[in-house]
Amino acid sequence: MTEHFRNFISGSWIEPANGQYIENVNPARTSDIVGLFPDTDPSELDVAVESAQRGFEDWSRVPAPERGLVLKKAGDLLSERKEELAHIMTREMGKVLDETRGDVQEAIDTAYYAAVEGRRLFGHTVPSELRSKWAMSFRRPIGVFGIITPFNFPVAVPSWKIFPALLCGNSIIYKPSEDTPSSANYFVDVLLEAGLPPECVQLVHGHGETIGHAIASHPGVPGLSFTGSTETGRSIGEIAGRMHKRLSLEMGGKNAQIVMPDADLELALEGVLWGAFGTTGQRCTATSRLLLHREIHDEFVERLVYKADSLELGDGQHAQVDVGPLIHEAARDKCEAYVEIACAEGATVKCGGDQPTGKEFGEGWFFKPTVLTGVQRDHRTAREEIFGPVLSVLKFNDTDEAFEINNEVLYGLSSSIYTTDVNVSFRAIQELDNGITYVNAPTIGAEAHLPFGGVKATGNGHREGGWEVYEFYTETKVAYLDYSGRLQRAQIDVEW
Ligand code: UN1
Repeated sequence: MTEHFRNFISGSWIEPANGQYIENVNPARTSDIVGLFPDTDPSELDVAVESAQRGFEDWSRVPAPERGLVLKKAGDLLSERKEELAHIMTREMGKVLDETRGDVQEAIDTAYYAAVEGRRLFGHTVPSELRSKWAMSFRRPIGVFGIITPFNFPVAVPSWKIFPALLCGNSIIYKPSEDTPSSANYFVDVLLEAGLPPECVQLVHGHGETIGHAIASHPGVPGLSFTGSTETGRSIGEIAGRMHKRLSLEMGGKNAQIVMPDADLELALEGVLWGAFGTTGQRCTATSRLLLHREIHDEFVERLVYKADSLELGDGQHAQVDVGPLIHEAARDKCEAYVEIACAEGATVKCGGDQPTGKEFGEGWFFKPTVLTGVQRDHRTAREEIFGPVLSVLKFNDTDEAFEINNEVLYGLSSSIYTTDVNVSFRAIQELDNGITYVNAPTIGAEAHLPFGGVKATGNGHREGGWEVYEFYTETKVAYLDYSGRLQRAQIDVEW
């Protein structure tokens, strides 16, 4: 009997009022049904928002260092249960266990950072231009935040949003991806066990077009944080703009790794294999373009193809597997479609390009690690996000051209350059038009205590992670205290 999971609304685990559920399956073996999760009707949202508003009233008054203790405890619980949670995640979304362990670790790092931030949340104290007057800024929580997250980092990405939001004194309505609801239930349980007052978190499962849209447009939700496709982000942005909501968007990428002729080629090779095929290419930071200097192009491609071909494909729960399945059929179809597009545009499939054959792959959404060569700058595979294990290789003649190619796409999340030339490294840091540039490291692997985000169509100017995210989840307020005992007029009674 398949288990029916519930929403967490108004402090209890409840069934969806409409009795509708979405099936959650293991993408490596679709006959393995993880469970049935609510397909929540938007009419249930009012109750959740009212509860979150009550949660906010109390929680926002708890001193921030005390709020931090709850997050410290959440970090401790995640550490204790890392293995269990990693297995749940791999089963429902497919990436290999080492990576789901890393996913939990990213959440642990974020929890501990947030816990300590409860003792900081710095404002500024500055001199007043008038005598006997004090001037300062400080940060206040905002209210209920809608948190809408993707499948590819089922715990890490929600933690980037939820921990800082809570630390700052907000409450949350959390709508996880319908492909990874089990990890979300586990995560909310951890928060509750850590001592979060129950009304501070509302978990509503369902589809983006229904409940996700309802959260984005609810007048009782003044802030939103979304990670996902640029298309969805744009439509949330339109709603947020109309309704004057605070909004953080993390969206698509078309990240490039550049390899210069002076690079350590073995290191660059390891980097691109991890960047392009780790998480089955399903990261917004994934390496989707490989830019090779013409002098090393042919040799590098040959070595890359040999290595890519030998990556072990399979169920991420098995230790020897390097690359798991894609999240669902549509994701695999998209890879197939892009390989067809690439061929029609004149590129060559050097390896992969199709589904693996064999009984062990029959029930999963597998696609072979794929290397396309001869990709030109105007090809669709050089410009559009694929979100799968499909790598486009482009050849360049000099540094200027490599940088131009890197910068000419719509997106701007991460970039990477392999070189031993210090001058080229610093030029890359300055000139590559991305939120993150790596030197001698792949395009994936951002650390939780630094700001994370991208430029152009990747984001809307905010950053997650590190110290900057605490600005997003708070509103700055300024206070002046005049203890002169008389009316002092700023700009007018200045005595110089
Ligand atoms: C994402 O793909 O949405 O830098 C996040 C990285 C990870 C986070 C990726 N730490 O690849």
